[in-house]
Amino acid sequence: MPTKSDDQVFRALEEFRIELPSWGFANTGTRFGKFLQPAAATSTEEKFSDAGQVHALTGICPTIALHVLWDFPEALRSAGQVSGYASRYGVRPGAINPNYFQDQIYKFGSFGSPNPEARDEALKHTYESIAIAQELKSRDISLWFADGSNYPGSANIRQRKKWFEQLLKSAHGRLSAEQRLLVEYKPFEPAFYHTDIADWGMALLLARAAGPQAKVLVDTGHHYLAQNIEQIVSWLLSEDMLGGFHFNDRRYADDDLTMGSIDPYQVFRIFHEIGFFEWENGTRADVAYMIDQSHNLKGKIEAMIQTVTVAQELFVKAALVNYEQLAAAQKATDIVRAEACLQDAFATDVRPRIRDWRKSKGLPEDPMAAFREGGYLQRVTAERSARNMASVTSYA
Ligand code: PSV
Ligand code: MN
Repeated sequence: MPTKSDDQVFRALEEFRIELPSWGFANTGTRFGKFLQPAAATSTEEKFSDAGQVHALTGICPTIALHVLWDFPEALRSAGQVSGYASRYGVRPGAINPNYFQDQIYKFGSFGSPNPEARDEALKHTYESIAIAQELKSRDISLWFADGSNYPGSANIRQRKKWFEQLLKSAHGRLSAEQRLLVEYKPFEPAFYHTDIADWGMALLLARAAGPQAKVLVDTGHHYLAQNIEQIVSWLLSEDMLGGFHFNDRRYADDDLTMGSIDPYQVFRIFHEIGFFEWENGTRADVAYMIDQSHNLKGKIEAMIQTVTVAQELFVKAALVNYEQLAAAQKATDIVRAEACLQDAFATDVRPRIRDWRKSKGLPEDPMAAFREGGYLQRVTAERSARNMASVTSYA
C-alpha cells in the first residue's frame, strides 16, 4: 500500500497533543492499599513540575488536568497559586474536574442524591469549578459522577435522572461562551447495582439536556469488555457530541493500565475513526485527548512518558491510513482490501519518522532514555522520599 507522504505524517505529529492527569503523579493505589513511591509528587506544585518534565521531553503535553479537591485546597482562592505553577513549569491548566465522590455528604449521591443538601452542595461545587476554570482560562469542565446504588429497589432511577437533567442545565447556564461541560460515563464502581450515568447513551441524553456546550467524554476503561468503543466514538462524532477522551487500557474493568499496553489496535481504531471522519467531512474534530491513569507499580513519570510516546505512535499510525483507497474498497465491498488499509497502516514502524520530528523540534530522540539520564528522578527522590514514606496507608 502506498503510505502517505512524510508531509502528512509531519502534520499529524504537529497536531497531536495529549493532556496529563495531575493525579497520575501522586501516590494512588487500589482499595486494598498503596505502594508508596519515593519520587511521587506530594503537592500540586510537584505534580506540575513532573508534568513539566514529561512535556519538556516529549513536546506534546502542554496541559495538565486538575481535580478540584486534590489540587485546589482553597478552591477558587488557590487559582492564583496554580497559575504561578503553570508559568514556572511550562504546562497550562487543562480540564478542571470537580470531586463529587469523597465528602460524607455524597454517601447516597451528588446530583442524583435524594438529599437536597447533597444536591445543593454538588451544584455549588460545580459552580465553583466553573469559576476556577474561567479564572485559569481552562476550556473544559469534566464531570464524572460516582452516583448510583448498590441494591435493587433502593433508588428511584427516573427521579434521579430528572435531578441530573436539572442540575446539569443549571451548571451549563454558568459557562462562558467558549467553555464546555464534558459528561463522563462509567458502568459500575463505586456503585455496584446501578450507576446514574452508566453508558454513552445516558451521557449523550444528559449532555443534550444540559445545553449545546455539553459533550460526552469517553473513558476507554469505562466499557464492558466486548463493547466496540470505536463505534461509539464514530456515532458520537456523527452527532457532534464527542467532547474528549480519558485514555487508559484495561484487561478486566477500569484497571487504569498504560494506554495501548493490552490492546494497541483498539486505540489505533479509535484514532482511525476520528481521522476518517475528518477526511470525509473536511473538518477537524474538536476532541480533547486526555490520559486518565494512575500507576500503582510503575514509576509515575516513566509511565507517563511511555503512555505519551505510545499514544503518539498510534495516532501517527492511524494517520497513515489511505482514506481514498479505503473509501474505494468500502464502496466496492472489497472487504479484504478495506481491512488491509488499516492493517498496513498499523503494521508500519513509525518510530523513525517520530524520531526525525523530535530532532527537528530540538527534543530528545528517545524521551525515556533522556529522562533516565537527566537526573530529575534522582533529585526528586531525594527531596520527596521522607515525605512519601511518612504517609500512612491502610485499607481498613
Ligand atoms: C472515574 O473512574 C474516573 O475515570 C474519573 O474520570 C475521575 O476523574 C478519575 O477516574 C479519577 O481517577
Ligand atoms: Mn476518567
